Amino acid sequence: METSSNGKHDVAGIIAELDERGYCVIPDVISIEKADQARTVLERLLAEEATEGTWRTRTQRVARIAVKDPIFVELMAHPLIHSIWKQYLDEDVICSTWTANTNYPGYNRHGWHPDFPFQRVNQPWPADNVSGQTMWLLDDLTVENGGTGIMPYSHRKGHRPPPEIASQWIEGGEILTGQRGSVMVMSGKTWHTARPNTTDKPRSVLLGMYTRPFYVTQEDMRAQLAELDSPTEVVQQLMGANQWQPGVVSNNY
Ligand SMILES: O=C(O)CCC(=O)C(=O)O
Repeated sequence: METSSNGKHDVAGIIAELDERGYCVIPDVISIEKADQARTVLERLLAEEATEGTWRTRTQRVARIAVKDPIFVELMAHPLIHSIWKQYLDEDVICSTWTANTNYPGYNRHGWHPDFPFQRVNQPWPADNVSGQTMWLLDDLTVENGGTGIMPYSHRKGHRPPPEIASQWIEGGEILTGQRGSVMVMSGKTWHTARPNTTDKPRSVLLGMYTRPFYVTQEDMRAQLAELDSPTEVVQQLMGANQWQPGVVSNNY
């Protein structure tokens, strides 16, 4: 059994559940204090970046978080998460996008979808593991505050949710609840949805998507890497320093 660097987590068991059910919730990846520290940084960014659209839609995305505070670089390269994606995808895994999502009181929509690139991949989808999503809970997630809806086994369906049912709750869906500091890992193919927040407090998660270096990433991670001072080798790898770049095929003979 392979365990994480702190010996607490069974990586093989996590991947077995991810493979079987399409997702796995991992409690206690970071302490509550660390999650609160990350949420405090995020709250500052949310306040700085809120627009009229934030209050109209009751939801806010913070992008390019790797260059906005070192705590986000640390979490992106967390040893447990890195080792999960190295095994599920491959050793050369890179980060495709790294953002925060906050749903405010009054957010009231469903929108079932797979993640990048499966909104666009021809159907039926290929069987191999192309991408994986990581959701960091910065608030305790509950049924009431909009814990994410997830459809177990949907990564095996080979297609997107039909549009006629994508904006309502789908029978068989499960609700992600858990304490802040937990992480949910999910296949990029797994159907999931944000859910209504019926409480009087916002709830925030971080979303880190990982993929292989020969796929196009969702965000320009290399541009963010160029803005970092002294990134570690792991951070350089994850942010695309070794990513395949299109070139000119030459006549070698
Ligand atoms: O915040 C959530 O609960 C889900 C967000 C989500 O599904 C997404 O941004 O793709």
